[in-house]
Amino acid sequence: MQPAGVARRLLRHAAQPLAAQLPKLLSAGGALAVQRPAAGEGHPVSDEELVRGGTASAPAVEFLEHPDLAEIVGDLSRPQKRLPTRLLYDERGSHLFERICETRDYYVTRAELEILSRDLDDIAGFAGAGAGVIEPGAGCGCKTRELLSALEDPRWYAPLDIDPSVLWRCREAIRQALPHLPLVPVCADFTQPWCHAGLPVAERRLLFFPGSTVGNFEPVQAQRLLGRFRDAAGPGGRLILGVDLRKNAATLRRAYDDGEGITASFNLNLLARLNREHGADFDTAAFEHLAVYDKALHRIEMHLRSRRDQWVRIGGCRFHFAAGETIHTESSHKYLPGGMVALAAAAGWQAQKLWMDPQRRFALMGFEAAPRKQPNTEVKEDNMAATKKSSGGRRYGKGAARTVASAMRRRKRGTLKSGPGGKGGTVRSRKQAIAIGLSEARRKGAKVPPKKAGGGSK
Ligand code: AVI
Repeated sequence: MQPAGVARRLLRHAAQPLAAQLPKLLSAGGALAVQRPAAGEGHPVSDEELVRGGTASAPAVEFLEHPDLAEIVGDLSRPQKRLPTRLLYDERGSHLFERICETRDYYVTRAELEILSRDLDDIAGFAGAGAGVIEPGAGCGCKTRELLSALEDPRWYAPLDIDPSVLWRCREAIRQALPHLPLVPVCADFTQPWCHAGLPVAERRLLFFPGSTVGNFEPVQAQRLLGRFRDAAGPGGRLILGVDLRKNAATLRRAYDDGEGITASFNLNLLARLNREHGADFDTAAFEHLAVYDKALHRIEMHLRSRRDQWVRIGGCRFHFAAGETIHTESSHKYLPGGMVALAAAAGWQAQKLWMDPQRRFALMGFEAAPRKQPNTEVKEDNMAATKKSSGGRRYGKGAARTVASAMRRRKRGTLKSGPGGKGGTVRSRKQAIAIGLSEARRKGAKVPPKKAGGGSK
C-alpha cells in the first residue's frame, strides 16, 4: 500500500518544519490513530529539545513512521468515504481556521470570548488559588492568556501538544505576557494516555479545554477523552470545558459554510494537502464544500462532494467517485448543557458551573473531579444519555438527563417553580432549570454526582 516513492515523500515532508497543526488533533469519526510520540510517552520538554523540533525520546525523524497514508487509503475505501479530520490542519489549514474564527458567520469563537471577558472573575474563582494549569492541544491562544492573568497565584502552565513548534510559539507568547509564570511544555498526543506524573506540585490541577473541540469527537470518544483528562487532573482537579450548544440548523449551516467561502477553502485544502504530501491527483476544482446538519446525531458535518464522475489515485490505489458522492471530513457535535453534564459525569466529572453567552449559543462549563469510585460507563451515540457498557456496567446518568429535560420543558411551559416544594416564583432561567432538574434527579435517586457545598450549576 505504501510504495517507496510515497515513503520518500513522507521523508521530504518530515524534514520540513511541522506546520502549526490543529491545536487539538482529531480524526473524523474513526479511531484516533496518530501516535507521535508513542502512547504514554508524553513528557515535559527542555528548551534544547524545542529548538531542535523534536524530543529526546521522540526525535523529529520519528514523524516518518506516522501512518497517515495507510489510514487515508483505509478511510477512502469505506462505503461512506472519509478522511482524518486532523489532516485539515497543516500550516495553510491552521491559518484558514484562524480566518474562519474571524468570519461573521462563525459565532463560536466570539461567543466564547464574550463569556471569558464577562465572567472571567467567576471563572478564575472557580479555578481557585494555586492551580497548575494544563491545556491539552494548546495553541498560542489569547483565551489562555486571559485566563492565566486572571487566576490567583497560578503555580505553572503546562501546554500540551504533539507538535514541538506549536509548543515553542505558545511558550514565547505566554512568556511575554506572564514572564514569571513557570512553563512546563509537554510534547504528547493528548488523545492517547500521556505521562502527567512528572508535573510540578500545585494546590490542584486545572484542565482548560476551550473552543468546543470536544464536539469534534464522537460522544464515546469524547467520554474517553474526558476520562483521560480526569486521570491527569487527579483528586480535587477541575476542568473548564468549551461546549458549543444546540441551535437551529440554519445558523449552524451558515457557521460551517460561511459567506466569505473561508470554510470551503479550509475543507478543500485537505485535498490539496494530499496532492502535495502523498502524491495524490485530486482535481480540487472537481470537488465542492458541503455543510450538512444531522438532526438525529445533533452534529454538523463537513463533506467534500464530487462534482462529476471521476477516478483519483493515492498511495498506489485508485478510487472511484460517482457524481454527487461525498467524503466526510469533520463532525462537530452540538450539546445541550444537560447532555454534557451526563457525558462528563460518565467520565468522572461533577458539573459545578455553567457560563453562557447572552444568546446561549456557547457554554463554558466548570467540572470538578469526582471521587474515584464511579463506574466507568460508555455513552450512547445519542449524546444525551449515558448507557450500559456491554460488560454489564450499571446505568448512569440517563435518569438525570431525562429529569433535566423535563424541567426544561416545564420552564418553557412556564410551570417550573423555584423554592422548596416548588412554592417559589416561575423559573425563566435555563441554568436554574438545569439545577432544579438535577436536584429532582438526586431526590429520585438517579445517578447524579452529589452537589458540593457552595457549588451547583450557576
Ligand atoms: C476546531 N473545531 C472546534 C472547529 C469546529 O467548530 O468544530 C473546527 C471547524 N471546522 C469548520 N469550522 C470550524
